Amino acid sequence: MRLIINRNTLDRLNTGMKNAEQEYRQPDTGTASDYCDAATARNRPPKIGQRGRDGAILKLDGCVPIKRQEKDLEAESQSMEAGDLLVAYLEQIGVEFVFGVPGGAIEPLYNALARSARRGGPRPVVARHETGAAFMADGYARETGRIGVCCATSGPGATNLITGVACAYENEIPLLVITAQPSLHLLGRGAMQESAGMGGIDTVAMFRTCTHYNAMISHSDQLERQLTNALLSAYRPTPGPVHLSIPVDVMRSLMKSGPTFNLAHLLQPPFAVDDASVRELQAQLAQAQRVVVLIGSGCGEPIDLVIELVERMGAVFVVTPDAKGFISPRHPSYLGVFGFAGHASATEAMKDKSVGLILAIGTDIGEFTSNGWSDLLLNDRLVHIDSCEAHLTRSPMARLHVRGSIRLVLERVLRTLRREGMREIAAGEKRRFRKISVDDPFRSASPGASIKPQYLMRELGWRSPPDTRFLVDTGSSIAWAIHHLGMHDHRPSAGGWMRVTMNFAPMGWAIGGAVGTALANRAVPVVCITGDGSLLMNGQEMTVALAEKLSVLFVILNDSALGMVKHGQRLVGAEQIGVDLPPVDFRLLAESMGIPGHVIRSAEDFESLDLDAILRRPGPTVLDVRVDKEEVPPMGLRIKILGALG
Ligand SMILES: Cc1ncc(C[n+]2csc(CCOP(=O)(O)OP(=O)(O)O)c2C)c(N)n1
Ligand SMILES: [Mg+2]
Repeated sequence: MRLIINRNTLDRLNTGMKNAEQEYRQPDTGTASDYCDAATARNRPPKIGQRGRDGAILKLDGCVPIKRQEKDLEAESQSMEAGDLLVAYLEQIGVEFVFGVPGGAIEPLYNALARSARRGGPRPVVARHETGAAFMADGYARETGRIGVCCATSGPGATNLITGVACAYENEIPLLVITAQPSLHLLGRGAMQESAGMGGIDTVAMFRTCTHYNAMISHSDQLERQLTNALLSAYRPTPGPVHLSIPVDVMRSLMKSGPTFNLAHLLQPPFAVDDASVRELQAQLAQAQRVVVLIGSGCGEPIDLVIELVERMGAVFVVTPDAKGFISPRHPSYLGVFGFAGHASATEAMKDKSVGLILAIGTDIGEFTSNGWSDLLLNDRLVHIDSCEAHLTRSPMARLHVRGSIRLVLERVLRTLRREGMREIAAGEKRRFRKISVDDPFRSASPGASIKPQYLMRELGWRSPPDTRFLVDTGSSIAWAIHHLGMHDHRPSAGGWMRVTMNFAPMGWAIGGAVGTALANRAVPVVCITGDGSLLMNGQEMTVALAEKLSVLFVILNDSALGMVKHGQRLVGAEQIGVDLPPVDFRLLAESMGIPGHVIRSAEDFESLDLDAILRRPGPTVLDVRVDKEEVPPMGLRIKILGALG
C-alpha cells in the first residue's frame, strides 16, 4: 500500500498514539473487527505508553508488554486505530473541527480526536445537542468552503442529528456525518442504543433520504474505501451530506497504515461544461437587447465572474433570497431580491416586456427562490445556467439549459465579451433602475416606543463592520432580513455576508450555524439574528460560543410568540392557536450562562449600545430585543403559496 501521509503528519500522529489512553488488542481475539468491546474492556489493561506490571512500556499492537526498542518504535509508528485514520483524512483535507456530542459507542473516535488535539490536529467541539452540532458543521462549511464534520453516538445521538443533516442536504452543504453502533457481534441482541435495523431502529435507513452516500462499515478493511467514497460523494454531483455508521469495535480496530489516497485536490464540484449549450448561450447573448440576471445560491464561489458578466452586458441583476449575501446591495445595477420577502423593484425588472433574456444562474427554482414559481421567471425568456441537474429539471419551459460549472461557463462567455469591451447602460436606463423599492423603508419608532424590526435590521446592517457575517434564522427574522438587512457596499465573497437556510428552514439553524462560522473564522464578527421561539428551542448552543470565546452577537427578536405563525394565522383568518410563548428575559438567561446581555426596548436603547466593542470582544453577547409584536413581516408569498388566499 502506498503511504501518502506526509512525514510531519505521521510524526504528529505517532506522538499522539504514544500519549494515547486506550485499550489494546488481546492476542487471541481473532479478527481486527471483533476485539476490545465491552467484554474485553472489563479486564481493563494498562494504557499504551504507560508501564505494565513488569515496568516495560506497552506498545499498541499486541497484548504482551515489551521493552521499547528502536525497531518496536518503528513498528508502533505504523499503528493507528480506525478512528486515527479517519482523523488523518480530515487533517489531510484541512478540517479543523469535529462537532458532536460524545457517548459510549462513539468513544473511540473521541479518543482519536483527543490524540489529534494534543498534536494540534483536528479537535472535537462539543455541542449541547446533536442538531446544534450539525448546524455548526453547516456554518463551518459555508465559511471555509471545506466539508463540515459532525458526529454522534448510536441511537438517540444519531436521531438528534437528523434535522441538521436534512437541512444541509436541502441547502447543498457538504457534511461528513459519523454515527456509531454497538460492536458488530452484539447487533441483533438488543444492545444499548443499537440502531442497525435488526429488530430496532435503523440509522442508515433514517439517513437515506438526506445523504448522498450512506453506509454502515462492517469491517475495518472497508473503512478507508468507504470513507473516501463518502468524502468524494459529498461534492459530487451536487454538494451535500454523507453518512457513515461505524460500530465501536470497527472504529477501534488497528489499521495497517495511514491514508493511502491524497484527496485534497479531488474534493471539488465537477468542472465539466456542456460546450454546445455555451455556444448557444453566446449566440443568445449576442442578440439580446436587454438582460436581467437572477443570481442564485450557486453563485457564491464564482460571484466575481457573475458581476463582471452583469457589468460587461450592461445588464441589471436581482438575487434570490439565499444569494443576497453574495452581492453589494449598493451595486448600481442591483434591483433587489426576487422571491420570498423580496422587493417590488425586482418583480418590476422581471415584468419588463422589453427584457429579452433572463439569465438564472445557480438556483434551484424552489418556492422561495422563484417567487412561488412565478410566470415572470418561468417562461421562454429564461436561460438557466446550473451545475445541478435537479435544479434544471425545475425549468423545462426555459429557452436554454446550460449545464456545467458556473465558473467555467462564465469564463467562456466572458472570453468573448472581454474582447468586445463594455456594453454601456443608457443613462436613462441607469436612472430608471437606480433605486430598490424597499417596503416601508425607514419607518422607525417614535421616541420610547417599541423598536421596529425594520429599523433594527437597517441599523444592524449599517452599524456592523462590512465583513460581518449575518446568520439569519427561520421565523420573522428571515423575512425582515431579506427585505431590510444590509446597506453596506459589501465586497462580494463566496460565503456571503448574509446567510440563510431555504427550503428546509429549521428554527435554530442560525444559532449553531453562527457558532460554526465563528470557529471557522475568528477574524470576522458574527451576528446571529433569531427569534425567541428558536432560542428556546436551540439556545443552549450559545454556551459553546462562550466556551470557545467566540465573537458572536445573538440578536433575539423577542415577541413572546411564534411570531411568523401568529401573523400567518391572522393573515389567513385561521384560528389563533398554539403561538403564544412565555415572556422570557433573555438577558437573565444569558447571564445565568455567563454571557453578558442587554435588553433593548426602543430605538434609543439600541443606539446607546457600543456595537463595535460588542462585536470585537472575544466572547458572545446577547441582545434581547423587545420588538413591536404587531409589525407584520413581509411573508405574503408564503401565505399565497399555502393556498389560503388563493
Ligand atoms: C424545527 C421547526 N419547527 C417548526 C417550524 C415552523 N415555524 C416556522 S417559523 C416559526 C415561529 C418561530 O418563532 P420565533 O423563533 O419566535 O420567531 P418569530 O417568528 O416569532 O420572530 C415556526 C414554529 C420550523 N420552521 N422549524
Ligand atoms: Mg418569536
